Formats: sequence, structure tokens, C-alpha cells
Amino acid sequence: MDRQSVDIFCTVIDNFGDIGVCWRLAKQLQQEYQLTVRLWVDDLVSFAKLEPTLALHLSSQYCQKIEICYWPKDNFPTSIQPYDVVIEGFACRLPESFLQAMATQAIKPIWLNLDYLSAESWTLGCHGLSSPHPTLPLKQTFFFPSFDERGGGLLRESDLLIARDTFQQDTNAQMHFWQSLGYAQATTADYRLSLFAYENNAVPALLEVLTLQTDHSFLAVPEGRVLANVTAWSKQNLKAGDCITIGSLTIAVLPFLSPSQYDQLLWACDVNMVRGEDSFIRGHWAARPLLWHIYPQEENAHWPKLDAWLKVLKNVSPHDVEYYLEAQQGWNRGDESVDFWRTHWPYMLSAQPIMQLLSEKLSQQPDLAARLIEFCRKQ
Ligand code: TRH
Repeated sequence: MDRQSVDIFCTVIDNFGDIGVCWRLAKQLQQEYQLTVRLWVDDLVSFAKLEPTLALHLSSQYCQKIEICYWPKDNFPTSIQPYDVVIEGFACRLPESFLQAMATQAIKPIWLNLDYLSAESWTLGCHGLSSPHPTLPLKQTFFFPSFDERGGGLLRESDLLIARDTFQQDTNAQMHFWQSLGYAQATTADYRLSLFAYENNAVPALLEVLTLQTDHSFLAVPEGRVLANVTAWSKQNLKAGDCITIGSLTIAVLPFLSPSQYDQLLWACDVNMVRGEDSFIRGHWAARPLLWHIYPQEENAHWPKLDAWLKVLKNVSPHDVEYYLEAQQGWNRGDESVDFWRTHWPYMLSAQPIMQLLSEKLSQQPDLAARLIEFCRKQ
């Protein structure tokens, strides 16, 4: 790309997905394409959960060769010169003064709106469409991450799958990983599971079923919103560092992990419960069965999104996938029936070939950063 510098703007809404995606993209553009990257974030406290080395009081700092700037929403500095490419994360609305500065550039920046991931077919029609600014000589182009090769791709670092394969083939590396978390005993369980979700009424029934299995399950729960359900079910006030065993289920509460540790957790588990957008994509790259807790939206707007992803699964493996798909629906409607989870759990465990296939298929498509670079080169 002859445009060598990129501004990325990110508003943190209420979780980690937006900054998770923007930070991952920023790192990839710098590390793999050597671009100058400046990341504007309105909430450094949330960002620091993913990148604990950040200094919260600095308005500008460098981290992994990327300039991280605090984005004061009411008072954006007027002296900032826009970079060659401006990425607006998830329609976060650029500061007015920055838009004005973009409009005065002799060569106008390429302005992209990076949208949320959805497998719905309408996103393919909108991907790459431009819309002119109503008053300024600027146009914004919509960029949709996608499972379909006609869309904007999925975030995937170039060395990710090699690192995954190496890790998954190396029992010592897995042993070291569990030891580093303080849970070497996870390696002797029959199944290792991870749980990252929003508050979910299906959790007690699923945990109940796991306590009654003949096989022993080890469930790792990084601290977060779903812990409220685990705590209520176990009647114990659980926090990071706690580990309890009930029947054939051991539950270990972990601290919130670094992004690379979290990847390893996904690679090390037989089934992962993931949520939102970024952990959902990372779950695909783990090539292990997953239960997706989709980000709930007003008026159930998330259900068509879930259905569209179920179609992606069905296209990959048209046979024997029904119970795996039903499990996703049950998880998202918060199905409280023990019978439901007793019936469906075995199909979660046996969905490994589907996710292996899907991961392989997706890995053959260019990733999101590559798609972005390709788009900018063509401008
Ligand atoms: O935090 P989320 O619920 O984010 C959501 C979604 O992105 C949703 O689409 C968006 O609209 C909403 O926010 C506002 O889930 P997500 O996307 O999975 O992001 C979690 C991030 O946290 C992801 O980058 C993985 C990371 N993570 C860790 O680094 N360590 C951990 O221990 C865990 C559990 C997660």
C-alpha cells in the first residue's frame, strides 16, 4: 500500500470486543505491514484489561510500536493531522474537527467504517459501498468482516495457525500452559472446557449435566459476567483463584487472561463457550467445538445473525449437525432444561470435525488485514 499510515478510532461500549478487534488490527497492520499506526481510544481503563502495560494517565504513549492516544470525546485536539487511512471502528463517529482536517488534505484520506461481523447475506451487498459525507468532500466506505470470501475477511495473524498447530500437537506445551495457570490437574481430566459468556440462564442446567457425566470435565472460567450464574448455581461466592469440584465437574475461576493466554486456553480446551465477536472468531481459529453466546441486541436483532452463522455451519457439514445447531439456539435462549443439555452435550463433544473443517475453509481466505490493504491499494 502506498498509503503508509493509519488512524484507528475506537469507542469502548460496554465490553471488550470493540477494543479487542481494533487493538488486534492495529498490531497486525504494524507488525505484518510495517505501517505507522495511531489508535484513538475513549476508555483506557477497559483497554488496560487487554494490555496491562498501558499507563492510564497518558494522553499519548507507544505500546508495541503503536501510538495509543486517549480520545477525549468532548475536546478532541484540533492540531492533529490525519493519517493516510482512517478506520472508524464500528460507526463510532469521528470527531468533527478531525473530519474537517481530513477534508482539507490535498490527498483525502481513505475513510473506512469497520463494521460488526455478521454472516447475514445483506452484509455482502454493503461491503465496499461508499457514502459521501453530506457537506464535506469526503466519502466513507463500509467494510464488513465476513465468513464469505466476497466480504472483508476475518482477523487472523499470519503466524496464528502455525502457533495453534504446534501447541495442539505438543502435550508438554499444554502441560506448561495449565501449570502456568496453577491447574496442572486439568491435563488429567477427560475434557477441558472454557466458559466466557454474558449472564446466561442455561448455565445451571449445563453445569448440572456435567456433574452427572461418567467423564470428568475441567471447566476454566475467566472472571467476567457469567460468573454470576456459576456462583448462584454453586451457592459459593467464587472469585479468581477458586477451584471447586462437584460430582464429575471441576470448576476453576481464572483471572482475566492476556489475549495470547486466552488464545492458548481456547486451543487447549475440547469445547469453548465464547461470546460477542472477537472471542467468537478466536474460537473458530481454535478449531474446537464452540457454543456462541451472541451479543444480545434490542428487538432480538441478534437472532437473524445467529441463524446466518448456523447456515455457515450447515454448509460446511450438512449431515449430523442438527443437535450442534440446536445447542447454539438453546444456549442463546437460556434453555434451563437439564434434559435439553443431557441430550445435546454429547453432540457438542463430537462437533470437532465440523469446526476443524470450518477453520480450514476460513483459513484459505485472505484475512481482514490483507483485505484492507488490498482495498487501499486499489484506491
Ligand atoms: O466483550 P465482548 O462481549 O464484546 C462485545 C462484542 O464485540 C459485540 O459484538 C459488541 O457489540 C459489544 O462488545 C459492544 O466479547 P468479545 O468480542 O469476545 O471480546 C472479548 C475480548 O476479550 C476478546 O478480544 C478476547 C478477550 N479476552 C481476553 O483477552 N482474556 C480473557 O480472559 C477473556 C475471557 C477474553
